[in-house]
Amino acid sequence: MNTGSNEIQQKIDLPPGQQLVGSDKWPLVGERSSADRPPTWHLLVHGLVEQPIRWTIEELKKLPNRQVTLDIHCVTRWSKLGMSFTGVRLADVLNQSKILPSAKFVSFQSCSSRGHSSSLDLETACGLETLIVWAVDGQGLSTDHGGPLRNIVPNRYFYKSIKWLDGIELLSEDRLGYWEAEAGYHNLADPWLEQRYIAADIDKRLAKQLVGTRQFSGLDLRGIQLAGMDLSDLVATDAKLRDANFRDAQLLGADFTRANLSNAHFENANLEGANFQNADLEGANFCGAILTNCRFEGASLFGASFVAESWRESPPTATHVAILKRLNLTPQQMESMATCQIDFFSELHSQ
Ligand SMILES: Nc1nc2c(c(=O)[nH]1)N[C@H]1C(S)=C(S)[C@@H](COP(=O)(O)O)O[C@H]1N2
Ligand SMILES: [Mo]
Repeated sequence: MNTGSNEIQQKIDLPPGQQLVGSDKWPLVGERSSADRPPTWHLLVHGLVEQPIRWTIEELKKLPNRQVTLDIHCVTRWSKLGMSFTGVRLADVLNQSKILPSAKFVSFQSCSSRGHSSSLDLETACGLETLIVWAVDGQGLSTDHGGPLRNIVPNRYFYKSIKWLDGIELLSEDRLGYWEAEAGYHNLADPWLEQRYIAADIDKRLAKQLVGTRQFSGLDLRGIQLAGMDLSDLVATDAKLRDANFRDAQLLGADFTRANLSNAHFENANLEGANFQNADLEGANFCGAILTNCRFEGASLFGASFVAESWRESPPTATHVAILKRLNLTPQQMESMATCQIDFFSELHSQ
């Protein structure tokens, strides 16, 4: 196998800011299982249709089957390329219903305890060749990955692909999905445009005041811009800081216990003595950050990065390596990182 050209190929296929997971891995994200499931699975096409239709999976399988090779891209920065899904096209399912002209959006609904859903405008959903799938790589979908039925939206972040799909509702006005409403995930979700999050509405005065008090605990500060600020001894326990920008900031002794720092930027920040215990650090970037005496017990490090992807060409300094060696990440934490990070840490520990 010519790994050189493979690498090039993968670089071309990867949307900006994404990293590959190991080819044998498919991370589990979000809910792990459906609500109590009925003895027979049904998919209800309802809302702005002349007559709702309740499909069994057997009936769906009689529509033209498609086997499609697709890449999936999670907003927390991992991607998995070349997955082979079997199912039917959303458009072919919808063609069996008489859709009313007022229908402009489609909401995919899950049989899950929190009533999970996600939506798209109808034209985009069909234009992207959204699939309703029951198998991956020739095997029935496992329950944790959404079996028996989920939708797959190509070329959108994976949160548009609902597990345990039991409803497709046609709407005249959009209805924000679970992650879009709860976590500020971008409603358009195009990975090629990095439409990851909508920043919380934080005005400049408030931001200035927060930098003064350094009390962020429990606040929703998604996407806050704090690059280069002096925030030593910051208290940010339980704060919502997805996509926050702390590049080059001074964060000595900062307390981020249980904070949500998914996709946060800490490049080149000084984090000496900072506490990240039980924090959500999925996709967070620590490249070049000073991590002396940092605590990461119980933190979720899914897709987090500690070194640049090009670490083989330009390795981190000896001091940096020594600090990374002392982080005491558990094997579990390390395994959930991107392939390139796992390679780095396993080489580090074998030295
Ligand atoms: N019902 C349901 N569907 C869901 C989610 C969820 O929490 N519940 N999470 C979404 C997100 S954010 C992702 S990345 C994918 C993860 O699917 P996987 O666990 O099969 O990898 O499912 C999406 N669909
Ligand atoms: Mo996701």
